[in-house]
Amino acid sequence: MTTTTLITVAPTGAESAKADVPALPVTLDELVVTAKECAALGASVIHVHIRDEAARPTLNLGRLRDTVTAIRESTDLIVQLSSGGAVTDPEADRLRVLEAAPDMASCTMGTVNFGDDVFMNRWEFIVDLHTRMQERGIVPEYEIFDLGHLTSLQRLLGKYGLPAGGHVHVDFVMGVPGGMPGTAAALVACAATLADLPAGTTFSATGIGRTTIPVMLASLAAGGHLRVGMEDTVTYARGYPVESNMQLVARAVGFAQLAQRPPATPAEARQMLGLTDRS
Ligand code: KMH
Ligand code: ZN
Repeated sequence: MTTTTLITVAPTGAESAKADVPALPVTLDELVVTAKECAALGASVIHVHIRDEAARPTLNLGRLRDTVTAIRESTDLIVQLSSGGAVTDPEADRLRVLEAAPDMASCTMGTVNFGDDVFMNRWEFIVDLHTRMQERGIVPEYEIFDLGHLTSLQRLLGKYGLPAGGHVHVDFVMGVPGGMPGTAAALVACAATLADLPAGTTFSATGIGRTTIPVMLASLAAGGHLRVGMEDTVTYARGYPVESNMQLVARAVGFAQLAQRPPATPAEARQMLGLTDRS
């Protein structure tokens, strides 16, 4: 029985413009402040996308390295870099993210329509990401945008073996226009399909936009964990823009406490995810 809740904050993403969402953390300083605030509230993992000096999404390796260092110096958070980047990022740049040596990186398990765009994840690219993470000891979070992505994960693990650390953790990204819906029914279907994956596989879930609350409640009810943040949600309630990532983390912590599964500490989260202790 799961007794704690892993809370991941995804503070920035690659899709919202700073001009449209002024509270979005885009500079390194803003990101570090956000990381500290969210860690103090109960987040244990940070899923990181970074921006350039003009606040545009970037996968610049030097900036990624500086970001990993800065978050580690100021918090105990598990640093998970996005290898998804923006839909326009080339595969080579997405693979190079691993050279920044994060604790974790995302690994999306298939191509998905993404609003008016396509988020491309070819099979050979997924294999490359997975095997390079194994070699480097980086723990993946497998991003699942559709039910079939879990079948691809089963195939990946069957052919290429378990990830670094031996534990499998997936994140259901729900409610993307083009992916699975952000509903309790879809979450239950995904959770049931985890029976085809290695015993002990854990999951978190996030619902884009207004699906954030149903997905959060369904995930807690199904024994899952939570991802929240301005990457996925920029409206707190109808007519109320999100003021900060803290607001979203605080709401997730409140729901987790109501479910009698308080937030996992970073040390508990490391143990759960098969990460070695940084100290
Ligand atoms: N920005 C999306 C195209 C990930 O971080 O790995 C991809 C994404 C998934 O956000
Ligand atoms: Zn992301």
